[in-house]
Amino acid sequence: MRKKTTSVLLFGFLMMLTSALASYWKAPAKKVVLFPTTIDQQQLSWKESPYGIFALGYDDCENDTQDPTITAPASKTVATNNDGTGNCTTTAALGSPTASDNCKVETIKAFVNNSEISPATFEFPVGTTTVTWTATDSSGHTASATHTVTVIDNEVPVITHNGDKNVNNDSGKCGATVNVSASATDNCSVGAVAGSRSDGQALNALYPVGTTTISWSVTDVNSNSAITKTQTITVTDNLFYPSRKTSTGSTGDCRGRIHGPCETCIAHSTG
Ligand SMILES: [Ca+2]
Ligand SMILES: [Ca+2]
Ligand SMILES: [Ca+2]
Repeated sequence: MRKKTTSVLLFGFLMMLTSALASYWKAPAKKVVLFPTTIDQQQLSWKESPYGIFALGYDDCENDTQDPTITAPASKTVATNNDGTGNCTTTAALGSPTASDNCKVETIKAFVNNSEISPATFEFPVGTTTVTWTATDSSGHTASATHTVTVIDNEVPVITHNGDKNVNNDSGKCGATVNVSASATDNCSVGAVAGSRSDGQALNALYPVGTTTISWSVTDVNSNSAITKTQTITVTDNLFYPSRKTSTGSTGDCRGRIHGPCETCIAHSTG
């Protein structure tokens, strides 16, 4: 009889103690965990009672009203060739945001222009892009933070011309008409290549006997200059002029001219 009475009193005392502790923490204890061994347990709040007893107090995650917190990684600056050459974009190592919540962070996602991205594979264009990181807790509350990714085009255009030329002078001329051309490629885009002749003449003007060089240059849309390419045009006088007396000549005509634009030509062909 005495043993039963003692048990009843002990049970009552434990109930009162449980009620007092629950009232102190304003939330009922749902279970007892001796040590927080799982991730879920570690995310719960541990509190100390006024009696020196360590115990587990629960936040009420069923009625969670608290938003998570999130901090974005530092902003990044990368180059177009970070993921290989030849295109106008690159992937970037974005780093990892840090997020926490009073209950549990369920997801952390990254967005660009309101569309979710895969951070490891997203191709960032040249310029500055804002990445928004959003953490969502187990109750659907969210928090966001942003950082930027700046991509610089570090790939210069490449010029190709139609090759050095070795030609004879045109019949009756002290030079030759030569078709020259050049183009350029770039990882982004590039305009027309400009050619500058060493004699200052237009590209389609007669190329005189001797050597003329053309310096080809171009700049891409991101102001990167190509390595200048030089094209060499060599014109050889292989015409024979039997008598300067019999020729009348005209501009660019070697026959019979001692002075003027064909003087070099005459000196060569007549000895
Ligand atoms: Ca929360
Ligand atoms: Ca690239
Ligand atoms: Ca480029």
